[in-house]
Amino acid sequence: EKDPVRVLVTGAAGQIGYAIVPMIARGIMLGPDQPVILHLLDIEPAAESLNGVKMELVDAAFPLLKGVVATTDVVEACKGVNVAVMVGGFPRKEGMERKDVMSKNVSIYKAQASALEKYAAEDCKVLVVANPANTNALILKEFAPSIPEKNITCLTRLDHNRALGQISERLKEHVSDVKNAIIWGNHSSTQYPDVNHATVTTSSGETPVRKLVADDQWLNTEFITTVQQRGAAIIKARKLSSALSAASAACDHMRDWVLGTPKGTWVSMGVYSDGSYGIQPGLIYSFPVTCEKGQWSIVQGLKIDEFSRAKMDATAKELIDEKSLAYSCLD
Ligand code: NAX
Repeated sequence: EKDPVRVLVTGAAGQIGYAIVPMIARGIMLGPDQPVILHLLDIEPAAESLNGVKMELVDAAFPLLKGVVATTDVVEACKGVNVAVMVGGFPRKEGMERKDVMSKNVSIYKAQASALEKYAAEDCKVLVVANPANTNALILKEFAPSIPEKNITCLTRLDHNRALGQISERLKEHVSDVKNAIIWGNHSSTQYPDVNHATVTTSSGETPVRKLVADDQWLNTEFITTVQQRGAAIIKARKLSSALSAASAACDHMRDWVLGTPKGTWVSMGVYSDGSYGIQPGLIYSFPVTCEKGQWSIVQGLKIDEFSRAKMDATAKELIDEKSLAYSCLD
C-alpha cells in the first residue's frame, strides 16, 4: 500500500469544505489507491462545526482515510502537508469596500504563506480557491519564497468546466466529448472563456466547436457572459454560492496536476505567468496547461485573434489593478 498523502483543506467547516472532504477521502482527488490524511483548518468561531465535520468523517468509515487533524492552529494544520487546498478566506459582505475585503485576505494569505513555507512538505502543491483567488495565490507566493512558484496555483477549473458544460448543453453532446476550452485570466467576471481551439469528439472524429455550433454571434456574446456570470446565477437560484461544482473542480485540478492530463487534452489553471502570450510576468493568470509527472506547462503556439487579444488583455489589466490594491494593503 502507498504511504498516505497529507492534504490540507483550509476553511474546512464551510460549504466547499463540507463538499470536498468526502471527495478527497474517497480518492476522487488523488486516485482510488492513494491513502490520505486530512488536515482541516478553520477559525475559532467555526471550531465546533469543524469538529462536527471530523465526527462525520469518522462515521463515514472511508477505507482510504488514515487520519484526520482538525484544528484552528495554522501551524498544526500545515505540518508536513503535501497538498494544500486553500478554501478559507474573508467573504465580501454587503456594503464592504473592495479594499477592505482585499486587506482582510491579504493578511490571511500572508500569514498562511509563512506557515506553509515553514511547516509544509518540501514539494507541497498549493491550490488557492478562496476569492480573490488569483491575487490570494500571488500573495501566498510572495510570502512563501522558498516554495517553488510552479507549486502555487489558483482554481479556474470550475470556469473551464462550466464552459465545457455550456457547449455540451448547446450541442446535446456529452460533456466528456467536449475538450480544450480555455479560461484566460482572472477568476472573476472579466475572465475570457475561449472556445477557438475547443473540439467535440463525435462518430466522425474531432470537430472544432466553432464549426459544430455554427453561430459565432452566440459564441462571442451569450456563451461568454453565461460562463462569466454563472457564479451569480447559482447564487440567485440556490441563495448560496457554488459548492459541489467548486469542490469537484478543485479535485479535477489537483488530480490532473498530480496524475497528468490525458493525451491531447489541456485544462485551465491559474499559474504564475512567465510572459507566455504576452501576459506580463508576475501575475497569477489562467492559461491552458498540460500536466505530466506532477508538473504543469503552458500550452504554446495557439493562434490568438484580435477579439481574443483584447479580452485577454482586459482581464490581465484587472489582475494588475488587483495586485496594486493588494500591495497597497501591505503598507
Ligand atoms: P464559506 O463561507 O461557506 O466557508 C469559508 C470558510 O472559511 C468558513 O468556514 C470560514 O470560517 C473559513 N475561514 C475564514 N477565514 C479563515 C482563515 N483565516 N483560516 C481558515 N479558515 C478560514 O465559503 P465557501 O462557499 O466554502 O467558499 C469558500 C471560498 O471559495 C470563498 O472565498 C469563495 O468566494 C470561493 N470560491 C471560489 C471559486 C473558484 O472557482 N475559485 C468558486 C466557488 C467559491 O465562490
